[in-house]
Amino acid sequence: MVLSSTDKSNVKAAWDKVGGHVGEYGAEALERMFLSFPTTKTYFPHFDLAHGSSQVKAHGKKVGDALTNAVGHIDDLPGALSALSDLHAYKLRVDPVNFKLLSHCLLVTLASHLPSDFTPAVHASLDKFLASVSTVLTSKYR
Ligand code: HNI
Repeated sequence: MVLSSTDKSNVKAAWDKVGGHVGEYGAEALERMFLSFPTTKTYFPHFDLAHGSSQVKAHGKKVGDALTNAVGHIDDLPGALSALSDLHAYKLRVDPVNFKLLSHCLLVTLASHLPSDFTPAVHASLDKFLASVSTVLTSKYR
């Protein structure tokens, strides 16, 4: 998965629009994932997953901030995400299929909040970016 220069500028522009909502959107994406794909809840048995949960809000901020960091290092995703990659592969052991589910929910969240920015081209670039992030986070499993 190679991001073109257009993809990179589309992703950066979209992320600029997210601005200070990154934690809120991260939490919304998680809530969408837990509701639409209930098996994903098995990784969070220690969380209160009810709507409005402060744990989900805090975790949404962590995920959102990690994505902001990835956007900022879009030319070196393996370097920027190295520690998170170790965590997800060796400690959390999240099945890679779940990354597609969270990525989908992140896209839906962005589309619903930024409808006029979410053109088909921007959609495609964000999809490639999230797939690249997911590849890095699941690259140490084997
Ligand atoms: Ni993920 C912890 C980022 C996908 C399950 N995850 C984190 C942390 C970040 C993070 C940041 C906090 C690390 C820390 O505390 O040092 N996760 C990301 C990103 C993606 C992702 C950027 C993909 C875009 N994680 C997933 C998926 C699952 C998942 C798909 C499972 C469905 N992550 C977890 C779990 C934790 C976690 C579980 C630990 C939560 C806790 O606090 O106990």
